[in-house]
Amino acid sequence: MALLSSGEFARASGLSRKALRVYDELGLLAPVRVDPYSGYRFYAPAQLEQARLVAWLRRLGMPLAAIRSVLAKPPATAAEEVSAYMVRVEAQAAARRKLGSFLIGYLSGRNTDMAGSNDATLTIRYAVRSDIGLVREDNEDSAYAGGRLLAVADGMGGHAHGEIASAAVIEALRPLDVTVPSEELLNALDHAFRRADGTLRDMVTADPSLAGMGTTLTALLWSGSEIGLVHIGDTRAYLVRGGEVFQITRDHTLVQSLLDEGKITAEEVASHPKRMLLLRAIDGQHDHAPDLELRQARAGDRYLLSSDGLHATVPASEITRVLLTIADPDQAAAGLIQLAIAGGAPDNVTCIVADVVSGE
Ligand SMILES: [Mn+2]
Repeated sequence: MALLSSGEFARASGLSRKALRVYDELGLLAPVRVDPYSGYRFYAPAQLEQARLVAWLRRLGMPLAAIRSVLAKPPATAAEEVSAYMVRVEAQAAARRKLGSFLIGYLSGRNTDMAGSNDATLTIRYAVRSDIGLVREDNEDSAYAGGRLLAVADGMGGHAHGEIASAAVIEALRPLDVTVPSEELLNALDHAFRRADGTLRDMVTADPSLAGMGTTLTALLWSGSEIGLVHIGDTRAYLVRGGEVFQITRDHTLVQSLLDEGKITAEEVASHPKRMLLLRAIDGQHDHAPDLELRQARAGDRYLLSSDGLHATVPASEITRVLLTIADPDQAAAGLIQLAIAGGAPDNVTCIVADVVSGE
């Protein structure tokens, strides 16, 4: 059968000569003969079907490597590959739809669950309590508790500035209390953290008397059965599971690192002259990175987020006792605050208690 020139082949296949050249370069469809003198390219009529298939697969958005693989297969196997590709495309579209829905909610401040989240099998019952304590004149702790986001921040920086810092950071996190796709939990927390840091930087630039203010932050963000944790400073998160209490954050304090290095003992922490010194915080100045972690939630889990006004005053055994024995989250949070007050409450104290339950 006579070979077709590239012009004839282009007309017959409905593809441009340029496209044919590109397909050749990409190894998708090579001419059967290239004239060694003129460089003219010739195709066999039998290649028409393959050329049309390449064009279709390109229109489907299939990557080149996948097209090459489909072309090399007999039709039945090729059909299976196209089908597998479509499954991937639809999964990607669903993931994008969820991400888009989250971004719309995050930017607009409204929860627009367009994706119809069907993984809301776990929800939380939560309570938040905060107290100024018996010594301080201001409460520099800030907290937020919503259906998907829990956050505690302990501000510092002298005369009411700590309050401004902790409130600003909580405000920067608040838009996250929407449906966040689980695969975006840590990105979303990292983004909000950077935004919070930028907010403090802008505030200090606008009003230099605020310089030196900063805040800790410990927050949990839920998506279905997954939880993102962001943490910086000495506010804490605890997990109660299976009748045991685990501290799931590490304090970013000098005494914690001295303890880790074996230079002081656990008993010496409470009386160490620099026990308040933080190694990391959000202050808009130092670009300190937070700890970010993805965790699995289980029905029956309980979480406590608290400021250091709790653990610096109330012994761990007492915190454990309350968490294990008081079933109602609000009563448990109130019980913890009462223990801090009974201990003299030299600092502000804030507690969020959240129980993970199944169903809506
Ligand atoms: Mn404190």
